[in-house]
Amino acid sequence: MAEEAILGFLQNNEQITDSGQFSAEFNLDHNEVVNVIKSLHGFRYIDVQDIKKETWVLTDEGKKYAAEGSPEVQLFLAVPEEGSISKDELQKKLAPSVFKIGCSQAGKNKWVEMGKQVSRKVKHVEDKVKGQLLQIQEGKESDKDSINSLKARKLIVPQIWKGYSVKKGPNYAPERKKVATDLTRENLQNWKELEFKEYNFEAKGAPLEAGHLHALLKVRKQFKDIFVQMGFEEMPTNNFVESSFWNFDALFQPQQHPARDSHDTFFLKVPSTTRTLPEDYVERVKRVHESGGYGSRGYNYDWKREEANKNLLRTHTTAVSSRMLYALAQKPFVPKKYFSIDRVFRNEAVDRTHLAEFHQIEGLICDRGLTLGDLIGVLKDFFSRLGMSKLRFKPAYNPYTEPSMEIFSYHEGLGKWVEIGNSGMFRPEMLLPMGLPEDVRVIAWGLSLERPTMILYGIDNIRDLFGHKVDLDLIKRNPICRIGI
Ligand code: FB9
Repeated sequence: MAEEAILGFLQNNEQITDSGQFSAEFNLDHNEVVNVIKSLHGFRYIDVQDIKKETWVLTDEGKKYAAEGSPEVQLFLAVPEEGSISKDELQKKLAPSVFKIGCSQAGKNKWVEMGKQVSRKVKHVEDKVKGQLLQIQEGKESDKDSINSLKARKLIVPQIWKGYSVKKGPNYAPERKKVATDLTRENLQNWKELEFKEYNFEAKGAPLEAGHLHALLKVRKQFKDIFVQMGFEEMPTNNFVESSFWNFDALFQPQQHPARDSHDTFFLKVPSTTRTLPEDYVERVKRVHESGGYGSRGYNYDWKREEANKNLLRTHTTAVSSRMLYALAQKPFVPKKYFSIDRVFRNEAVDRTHLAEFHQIEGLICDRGLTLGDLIGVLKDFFSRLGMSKLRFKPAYNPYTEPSMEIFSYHEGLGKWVEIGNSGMFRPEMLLPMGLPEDVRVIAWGLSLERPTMILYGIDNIRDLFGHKVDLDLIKRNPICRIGI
C-alpha cells in the first residue's frame, strides 16, 4: 500500500518533499509511511532526508475545551442574558474546574460582573479559545499570541514532528525486487540472476534455549570439585530414611537429647522401625551410653533398643559418616578422607533462612594421631579455596565431637563476620565401640549448601531458592558465579 504509493510516486516525480503532506495527500497513515521509508532506505531503493517540525498538540484539558467550549464561554452561557444569578447557583451549573477557570477568565475578559450575584456585562462573546484549539488540532497554522496564551493555560504542549523527504536511491525500482535471503536447493538453479540480501553480521543470534542448572547444583559442583581436589571421596548418601541408631546412638548422642524428639526430628510411622543392626556393635554402643568405658563414664541411663530402632528422616549427613566409619573399622585400618553433600531434614520453624530440609556439606579425615591443629589446618585449606581466608574459631558443643568449634569468616561484601560452619573431633565414645584402633582420630566439619548459595546469588529468602515457590526465571537467568572470586 504505502510502498507502492511511494515507489510509484517517484516513478513520475523527482522527490517526495514532505512525507507528512504525502501521507495526507494519499490518505496514508504517516507512521506506516515512515516504516516503509525506513525499510526502502535500508535496501537503498530510496535516499531520504530527515525533516523535523515543531508542532503543538492539545493537552487533555485542551481537547475537552475544543470539544465542549472554553470554561469562560461555558460560564458566560450559564449566566442569564438578563438579570443575574447567584454565584452558588452558577457554581452548581458547572464542573468545579470549569467554574474556577471560567470565573477568572470571564472576569479578566470583563464579560461578567462577578459578585455575590453574577450578571453579563456584554451581549455576546466569541469562543476564540475553542477556535484556536480546533485550528491547532487540525494541524493548521496559529499566530504567536494565541500559541503563547494557550501554552500558558497548559492547553497545548510542543511536539516534534518527524518526517522525511525522499528521493530515488541507487537501487530504485518501481517495485521492490524479491531478494533471496537463503541459499536453498530451489534457487541453486538460478542463483546467478538472484539478488541476495546483505548478510547482517551484527545480527544477534537466536537465543539458544538450553537446560539451566539450579543455583544450588552449581554451588554443589564447586564444593565437590574442591573436596576431590583435596583428595576426598564422596560417601553414599542415597538414603533419606535412617535409623535412630546410626543418626544418633552411634554418634554417642543420648536418647533423651532434645534433638531426638519429634519437635526437632521427623520420625517415620511406616516403616517405623529398622530391620537389622550389627548386634555386637549395638551391644558396645549400649554399654558406652549406659556406663561408658574407653576412659569415659558414659551417660549412666537405661539405653533402650526400641528407641534406637526408630526410623526417621536423617537430621544430618553425619549419620552417613557413622556408617562409613563403622564400615572402615571392620577392615584393617587405612586412613580416609570422606565428604558428603545431600539433604537432611529437621522439624524446624520455617523462616527466611530455614526450611524443614536443607543440604548439609560434611568433610571428615580419619587417620592416626590427628589433632585439633590438623582440623584447623584443613579448615583453613578448605575455606581458602572458597575465597574465605580470614577465619576465626569459637569453642562450641556437639554431642558427638569434643572439642568442637564454630567457624567464622570475615565476609568483605557483607562487611561482617559470618558463621560459616561447625566442626570438631569425634568422641572416642563414638569411634572406639566401632572398633577403630586406639590412636585413630577423626576430625570433621559441616556447613550448609543453601547459605553460601543465598549469599553468592544475593537471594534473601530461602523460599525463593528452594521449594515450590521458586521462580523458574531465577533458574534460567542466574549467572555462573564462582565462590570466593
Ligand atoms: O552454612 C553455614 N553458614 C555459611 C556457610 C558458607 C557461607 O559461604 C558464603 C559464601 C560466603 C556462608 C554461610 N552455617 C551452617 C552457619 C549458619 O548458617 C547456621 O546458622 C546454620 N547452619 C545450619 C544448621 O542449622 C541448624 C548451617 C547448617 C549447618 C550447621 C552445622 C553443620 C552442618 C550444617 C555441622 C556439622 C558438623 C560438626 C562436627 C562434625 C561434623 C559435622
